[in-house]
Amino acid sequence: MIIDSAPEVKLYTKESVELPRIIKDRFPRIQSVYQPESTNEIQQIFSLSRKNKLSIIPRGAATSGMGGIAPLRRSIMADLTFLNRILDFNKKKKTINFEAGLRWWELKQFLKEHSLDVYTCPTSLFSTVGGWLATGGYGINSFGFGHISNLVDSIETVTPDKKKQLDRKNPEFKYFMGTEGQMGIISKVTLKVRESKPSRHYLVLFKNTSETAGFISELLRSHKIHPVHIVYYDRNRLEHKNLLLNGKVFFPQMEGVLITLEDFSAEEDLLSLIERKKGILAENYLSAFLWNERYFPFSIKHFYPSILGCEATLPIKNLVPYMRRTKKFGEDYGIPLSTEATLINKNEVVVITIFPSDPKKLTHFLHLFLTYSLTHIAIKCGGKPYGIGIWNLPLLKKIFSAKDIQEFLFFKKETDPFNLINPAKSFSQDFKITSLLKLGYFLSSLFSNGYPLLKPIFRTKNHDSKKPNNHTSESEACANCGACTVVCPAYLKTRTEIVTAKGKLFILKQLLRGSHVPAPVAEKIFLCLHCHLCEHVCQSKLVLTPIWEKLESIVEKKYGRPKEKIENFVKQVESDPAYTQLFDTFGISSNNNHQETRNV
Ligand SMILES: Cc1cc2nc3c(=O)[nH]c(=O)nc-3n(C[C@H](O)[C@H](O)[C@@H](O)COP(=O)(O)OP(=O)(O)OC[C@H]3O[C@@H](n4cnc5c(N)ncnc54)[C@H](O)[C@@H]3O)c2cc1C
Ligand code: SF4
Ligand code: SF4
Repeated sequence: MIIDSAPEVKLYTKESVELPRIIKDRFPRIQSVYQPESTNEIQQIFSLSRKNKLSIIPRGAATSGMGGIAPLRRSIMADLTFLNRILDFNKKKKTINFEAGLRWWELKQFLKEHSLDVYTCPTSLFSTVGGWLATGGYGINSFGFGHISNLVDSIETVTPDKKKQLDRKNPEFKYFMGTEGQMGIISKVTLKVRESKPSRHYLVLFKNTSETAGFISELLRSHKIHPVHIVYYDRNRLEHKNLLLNGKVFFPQMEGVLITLEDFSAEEDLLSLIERKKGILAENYLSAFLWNERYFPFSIKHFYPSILGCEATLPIKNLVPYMRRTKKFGEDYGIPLSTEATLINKNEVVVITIFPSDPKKLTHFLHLFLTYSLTHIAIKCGGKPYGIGIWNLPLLKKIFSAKDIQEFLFFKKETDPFNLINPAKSFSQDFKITSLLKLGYFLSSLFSNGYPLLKPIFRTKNHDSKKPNNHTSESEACANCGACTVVCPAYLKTRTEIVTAKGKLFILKQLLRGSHVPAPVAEKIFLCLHCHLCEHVCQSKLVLTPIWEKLESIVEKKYGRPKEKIENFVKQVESDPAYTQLFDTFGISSNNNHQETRNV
């Protein structure tokens, strides 16, 4: 299918964390979105792009953010999420071969039926496997099982001229890991999987970061305790969880470490270590809550118009200085920073430090650059940015060694001589954009020491304890995480994201702003079953169905209500077995007949 209406194409370029408009507005428009379903179709898209002198932007679920899928040249987009078939499954060998647009959620659902599971996955469960291989690769259980690339047996890649099968030992394999789709498209993956295992979670609370770090370092020295997942939360991050629990204090004003064990034989050792280090073991329901929240890292978006932040890999030994410096930075500028750090091995953590900001205020622009100041602090603490996108282009040399960059450039020239795939990004930079960003980074780094005199300019409110209570704030509270896409029966039928919750909130925002949305596009918002499935997975925990009613009445006033079309659509979707299956996945009955309950 090809999507080419302007608002729909614009929706496909929306990311979970958007670039500043001053940069985004300079980008050319993506012409259309293609949805290849096979390697051959990818190759056809390459021929088309070469013929029409257009670049190609590979897109998974668009969760990577900060310009990961932004076009720097006239481009077409390849939405890879329909390249998602499971091709071969060897239960005995515990390997599975599938197309790379498969989402982690879909893969886990399939494996669950065979009592199997993945070793690791990102907290963005609805992102694609190919997208994660092309970006970060560290997430849940990385402490226990390492980077995702170590768990891949082989990949199939498609470049403008060739299709190649690369096993992990092939020297070319590394060119496709973490290089954000610039070398070619990962079309198939063979992944090692494992038996599903029960796990237990322990939240240990401490008064300050030094005590927490002391506990973590002893935990890491233990030869008996083998956690699979360890996450550190600072005070403010735990306070966010209290907000989600309706503002009632459940998590005390302390810092915490969540430890996940699958090997329970060392439970006693862990408990005695906690006692020795004077940690407080939190009630089970608090650790269970945090574990269940792992797939909703941005749920705090519910309370803020926008969340900004920086993500970096740090040596564990520098977590304490990093926390000390960021705390001072936050205090100096009046910004409530909160930090979560996931251990990825015995030496390193991935830290994510976030703060609220309001895009409607002028300070938002300044806040965007403070994220660079935070990255600068991480670099000063021996860290490096996690992910490139376009935002981190000025920091490329901090992410890759000069030798790696040379090698990547050479490979890119060889495999993509016309610079068709994700052009002008890290290995073939756009001079103007990079210079602008370099200047931004340089100036922002000057602010990383913190200047309390500037507090009145930068200050931001900690939280608005009111939940979004009108439709403007609901449309802004969407984190654009795309989790609602694959669970939406209307999307599975129409294959355009405009009908999903993310798409409809986008349309609502456009209409509330007074932007023109053409009738054929606006009408698509009626293709909805009011089935609530989007609410079950919503990152921002939005109550969506009342918004659909409001949106429908706005569009009805403008363009009328296509009653017959709605009735036929609902009938068609409900008669599809895939529809009932979706409900089964969530353990909910699909008995409520939406044909009747839907207000046509
Ligand atoms: C709620 C949330 C939680 C997150 N948690 C984590 C986490 O735990 N760990 C982590 O590392 N990241 C995390 N991220 C970031 C993001 O999810 C990851 O970078 C990754 O999973 C992106 O996958 P995607 O399918 O969304 O790819 P996209 O964002 O669509 O694309 C990312 C980049 O890869 C390229 N690309 C996409 N698919 C392919 C392909 N098949 N072949 C070649 N190139 C391709 C694109 O051109 C783009 O440059 C999170 C994001 C959100 C919103
Ligand atoms: S209510 Fe159902 S059909 Fe409508 S957007 Fe949500 S998931 Fe899709
Ligand atoms: S509606 Fe909710 S699930 Fe969908 S993109 Fe927005 S925040 Fe994510």
